Amino acid sequence: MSGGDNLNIALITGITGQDGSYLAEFLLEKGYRVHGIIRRASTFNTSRIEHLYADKFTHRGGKMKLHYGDLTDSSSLVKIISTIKPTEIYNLAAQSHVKVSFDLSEYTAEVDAIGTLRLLDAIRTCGLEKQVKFYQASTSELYGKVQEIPQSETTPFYPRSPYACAKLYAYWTVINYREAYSMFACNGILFNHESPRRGETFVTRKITREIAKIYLGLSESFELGNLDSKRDWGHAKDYVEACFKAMWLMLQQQVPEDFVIASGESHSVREFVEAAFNFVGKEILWEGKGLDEVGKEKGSGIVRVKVNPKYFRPTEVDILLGNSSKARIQLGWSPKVPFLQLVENMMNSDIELMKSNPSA
Ligand code: NDP
Ligand code: GDR
Repeated sequence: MSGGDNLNIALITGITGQDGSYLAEFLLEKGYRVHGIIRRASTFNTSRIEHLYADKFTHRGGKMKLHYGDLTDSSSLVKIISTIKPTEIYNLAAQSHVKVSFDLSEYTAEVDAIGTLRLLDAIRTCGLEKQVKFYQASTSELYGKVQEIPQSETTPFYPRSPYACAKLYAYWTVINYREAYSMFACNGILFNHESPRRGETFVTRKITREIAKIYLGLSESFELGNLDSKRDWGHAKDYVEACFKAMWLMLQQQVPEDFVIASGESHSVREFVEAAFNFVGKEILWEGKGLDEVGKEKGSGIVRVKVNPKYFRPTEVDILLGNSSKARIQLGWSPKVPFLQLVENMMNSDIELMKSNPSA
């Protein structure tokens, strides 16, 4: 595959992640040639995209090609971009875990902030700034200590983690390059979106995996951190059929702009746990600091959910609720899967997973 024809050629960073895998599917269906950047790892890290290879065994043929690279390595970015000459670049790669960013603050800035700068500069180094359209995976974490509810494109930012600070740098760099060099560059400010492909250490997937184990008798309890934070959890199915379309649509507009993509519903972590236990017909038994108001069942001897402060963050984002009116009007995007259906879909998927592979 080369970039020398008139086809649409997409480069996706973070193609092995939840969103990258869905976006690759979406663009392949649209007839794009898709290139992805993957990192060298000591174990296989392509499980979310294996099904997209034309030949699963040789990894040859078809319209998708993977390249080794890293957002911390400018030379790899320049080499890949100059070789494939993409028409669209979707920058989804990131150290994306908020809690981990407190432990890996410098690395998170390297990848999420400077990595975005490296990618934009690599486009310029290759002389492609007038040809390439650029999508940046911005985040509702930018709102942090929220100044307004709900949050829209005009709500002021107040980042509350090294992850959010790094993403804030990337957000403004995208806007600066758009204004300074007339690049077609957009920020998609996406609120939390979840799916059966969600990383196992994010709270929703952790909950559905653990409750699936309890339901199947493989476990009796698990631990969580802050139960009171509220998130605008969308379903990634919306994001496959509509939101990934929204990312793509942002790059098909006449003028590059930034858009909020959100479900418009906000629920606490506690409500997510309750909905998931409800789905499998089990009562929740809570134990832990600050949980008296929930009512721990006495004398049962069984504790299903414990609160462990080790999962608390030094600074928390208390409530996120998005207003995506601009995307609804300009891009025709609207969410379709409500909260309870999201919980059911993830629970069903994890029950099937645990049945087929109890040690998963
Ligand atoms: P994931 O954590 O599932 O995927 C992150 C991807 O980035 C993986 O492919 C990972 O590779 C890759 N990556 C990490 N570090 C580097 C690096 N140094 N160089 C190259 N690639 C790297 O994230 P999601 O799919 O959930 O999110 C996609 C993007 O959207 C992220 O930027 C995230 O911050 C942002 N976002 C996500 C939201 C959500 O709710 N999911 C909401 C708002 C924004 P590997 O597989 O090797 O680890
Ligand atoms: P978030 O997602 O920080 O919103 O970032 P996460 O699922 O990690 O946390 C959501 C909320 O749940 C609370 N929480 C726990 N979180 C985790 N991970 N593990 C626990 O055991 C636990 N217990 C309670 C957290 O304190 C928090 O309030 C996600 C990522 O995808 C980012 O990359 C993205 O930018 C934002 O969503 C939008």
